[in-house]
Amino acid sequence: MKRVITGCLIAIVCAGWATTADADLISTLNNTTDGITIDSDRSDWAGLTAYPDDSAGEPGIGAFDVDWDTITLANSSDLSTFYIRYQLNNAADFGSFPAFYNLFIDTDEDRGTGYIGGGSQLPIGAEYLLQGATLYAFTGGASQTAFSWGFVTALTSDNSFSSLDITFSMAASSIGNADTFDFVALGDNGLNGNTPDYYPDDGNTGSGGDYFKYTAVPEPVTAGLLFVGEALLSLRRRKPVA
Ligand SMILES: [Ca+2]
Ligand SMILES: [Ca+2]
Ligand SMILES: [Ca+2]
Ligand SMILES: [Ca+2]
Repeated sequence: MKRVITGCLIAIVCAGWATTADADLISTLNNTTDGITIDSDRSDWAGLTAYPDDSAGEPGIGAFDVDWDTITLANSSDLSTFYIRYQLNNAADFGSFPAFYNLFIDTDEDRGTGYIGGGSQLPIGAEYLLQGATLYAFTGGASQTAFSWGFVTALTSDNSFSSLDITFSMAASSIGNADTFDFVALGDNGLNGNTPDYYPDDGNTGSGGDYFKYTAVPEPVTAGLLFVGEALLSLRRRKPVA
């Protein structure tokens, strides 16, 4: 049985997603932060929530293959920038072999548009592909199995930890200012003749497969509720005593 997990802090905001979401949606997360700089210091990522661990039960991964551990996504509070972090158990050389690192991004949350994999194996239809540190847009039109992409931009990235911990920043405008998108990551170890690592694991079983969702929000939800709480307290304080 597939699980639906939400990373949301406030049940009243997110309960609808959990109950109405596609059964194949594994996890919806949000991290809002203005504190990230893409550099060798990872302390600015502390406290952000990663997608579920993908380190266990990965057969057929070779010494020079990609084995995803977790991916973490975040957005700036003005929604202008996304931040992406790959953490890996095992890695291909990111600089020399970027084609091992593929993040398929479905910005209209519709499998009926965008790339669904050469064998229709993806559960999403990707409008964008982040391969290595280069962002591409799907150009295959109605041929959803055509691996056809146009260059969009090269992302700012940091690979200070031997391909085991890689961070990126990405302008929201480069993916059409989408604030919610579905995604699947593919470690394309087939390039070494080995087993690909899909994240989530069932990201290669077609329309019934599993995927993740990210939803950007301008401010942490708790900050808004704290503000409302303070306002109510303020009103109470002002209420004249009879
Ligand atoms: Ca940093
Ligand atoms: Ca893995
Ligand atoms: Ca799509
Ligand atoms: Ca996997």
